[in-house]
This record gives sequence, C-alpha cells and structure tokens, in this order.
Amino acid sequence: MFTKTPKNHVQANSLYSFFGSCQKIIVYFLLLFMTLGCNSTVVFKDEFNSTPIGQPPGPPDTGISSVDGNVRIAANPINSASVDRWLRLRRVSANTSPLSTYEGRLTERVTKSGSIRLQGYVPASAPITMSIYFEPPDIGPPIPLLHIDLMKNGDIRVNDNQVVGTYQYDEEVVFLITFDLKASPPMATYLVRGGGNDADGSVQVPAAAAGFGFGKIRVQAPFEGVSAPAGLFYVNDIVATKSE
Ligand SMILES: [Ca+2]
Repeated sequence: MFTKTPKNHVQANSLYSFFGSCQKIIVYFLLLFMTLGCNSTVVFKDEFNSTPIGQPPGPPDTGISSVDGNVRIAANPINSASVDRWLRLRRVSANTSPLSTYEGRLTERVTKSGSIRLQGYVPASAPITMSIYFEPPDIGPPIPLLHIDLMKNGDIRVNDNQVVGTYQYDEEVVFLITFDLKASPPMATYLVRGGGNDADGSVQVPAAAAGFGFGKIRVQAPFEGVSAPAGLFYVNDIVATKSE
C-alpha cells in the first residue's frame, strides 16, 4: 500500500515547485519574445560595454542618455572575469546632491504597445533602494506610467503602494515590462525576477501619462532622508522596443 512519507512530500513539493518554475520561465520567455519580437522596433538600447570602467557612460547604442551624481561604468558585479560591463549608481553620503541618476530617452515614444527590459543588481555589501521610473517624454506630465522600487529590505514595490514580490541581494534581477497604452484602461504588465518571490502582475497606467506615451526611463538612488545610508547598485542591458 502506498503511504505518504516525508520523502514523498518533499518529492511532491519539489515537483510542484519545479513545474511552478517552468510556468514562470515560459511566461518569462513569452515576455522576452514580445520584447524582441520581429514586428517590433528597438527605440532604446544601452549595454554599457563601449566605455572604459570608471568613466561616466558614453552614448547608448540607440537613444540618448544623461547622468547626474556618482554614476560610472563598472565591471560585471556577478562575474568579474566577464567582459560584460554594467552601470553603477552610488550614493556616497546621506546628503548626496545631486542624486545619482541615469536617464535614457527613447528615439520615439511608445504610444500604443511596447516593452522594456533591464537587469539590476543590489550588492549585500552596501545595499540601497533602486528606484526605476518609466515615464512620458519631457513634453508630458511629471507622472510615471509605472514606478518600481527594489527596497533595501528585499521587497519589490510598485507605484510606492504595493509590495508585489521579493528579491535577493547579490543576485541578477531581471525586469520585463510591457505596456498596452490603448487598452481601456491603459495597462502595464511586469515580471521582476531575482531569486525571491517573483513579482508577476499588471497595474493600471494613469490616463494622463498614457496619453503622452512611454518616452524615457529613469533609474535613481532616491533621497531617503538625512539618515539614508551610503551604498550602491548596478543596472545593465536596457532595451526598449515599440510594436505598433
Ligand atoms: Ca553590459
């Protein structure tokens, strides 16, 4: 007779988590396909590989970028033997001014549907909050279409008001965002995966922002008060596409 032993439970749980992971990986690749699909145009691409380590970033492959504060090209934080370079944003003191910010402007705004992906990394040795804003172009209102924070406590937070998952320090964190700005209501779908509980969902885009479309990405070490810690984080391989 078959009896459930603790080992069976472990196997069942392992299988469940294996298939759960497979499902998420399939969603990941579907989103990736949507990001890189053949009917889409790359409207922003910055891989940070063509500027020497220690320098501010040079021009992106596609689009325009600008930086403020302490923002430099750095070696791959996951594998120092890799030739892949990343961008490091550092807060050197609690009162750092200006804030360390990277801003990327798309060659043309996404007014209907499009996607953006990037990688992030928060080191356990000096973690600070990573804030990412997906915004209209400068002619639009100062309202983000979507805002995601990797919080210092490991939470993934959307629009300052919803904790939607968790991530781990010292892990690559993959962001995949798709916009459907002509939907009623306009929507953003996100998948953020970084060694914790994946953030995987949708959120409404404010109509005032959606009307102007997606025009720029801003990554920032936010001001968190005078007792904010010094620290740093990294981003890499930012690619935005328009499919309309
Ligand atoms: Ca790179």
